[in-house]
Amino acid sequence: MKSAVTICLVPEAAKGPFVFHDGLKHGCQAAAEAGFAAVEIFPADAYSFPADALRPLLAELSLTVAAVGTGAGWVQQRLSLVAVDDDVRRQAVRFIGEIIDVAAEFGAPAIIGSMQGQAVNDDSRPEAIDRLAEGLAVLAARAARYGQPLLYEPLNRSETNLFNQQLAAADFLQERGLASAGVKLLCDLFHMSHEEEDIAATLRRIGSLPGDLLGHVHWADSTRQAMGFGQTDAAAAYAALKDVGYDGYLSAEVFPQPSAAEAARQTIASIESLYAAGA
Ligand code: LER
Ligand code: MN
Repeated sequence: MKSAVTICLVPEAAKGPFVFHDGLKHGCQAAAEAGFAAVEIFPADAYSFPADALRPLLAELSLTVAAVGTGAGWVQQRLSLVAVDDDVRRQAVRFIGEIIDVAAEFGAPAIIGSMQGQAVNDDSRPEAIDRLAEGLAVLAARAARYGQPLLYEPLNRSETNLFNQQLAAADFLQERGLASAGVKLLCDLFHMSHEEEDIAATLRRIGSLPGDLLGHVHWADSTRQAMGFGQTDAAAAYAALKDVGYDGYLSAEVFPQPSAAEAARQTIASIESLYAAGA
């Protein structure tokens, strides 16, 4: 498993759960200095994605790109894959598709978290889930052209009423043929700490399903602070991931509390102590 840390490039998300908010160069330098292997980037859109500035930074600092977020389409433009309005949905697919293209230049997948949106009410949930499946199918095909998966992230109930639990989302991906089309689950341990009875047991079940569904992990504590600053049993989660053969990223999508540097330091300490313990 490899360590990663989030860099937010969107002013409207300045209070969001990202470690670094002071630009690409500062974020990459601070990530490398703290000892991370990779960065996860949250850009405003594909057009403003700083590809030309990023390439030399990655080379100079020996970093890779773990993943690229798409949530700014929701934060800035209120786009979503389940919007009732056909045009908003088309724009959402276009927005994410363009991010898939730029992320692929860096060998990284795109994340669908906030951009899944939510059903207007419980009655409309089945149709919203059909729309979600349609959008994911189109976008998975686009990611597959680059040999990339598409990461789908269940969120806690205050952020979506589509899928809050990993196993329900796994069933959905399998039943709709999306798992075989390349959609994988993003397990955000913050959301899981609020929605799952047992994080480690759930990770073991997801990791044991056929089809290699475990695509990415947001390594965050129950407080949405760096791992170790909350109630989550990090050793149990890490052991579960290790036992199922997960070898992707543990990416710190957490608040910069008490400071960005401290959140980065604590994240690396949590991961390295587990490496060392051979947990
Ligand atoms: C995105 O990765 C996420 O976890 C959501 O809660 C949006 O912030
Ligand atoms: Mn997340």
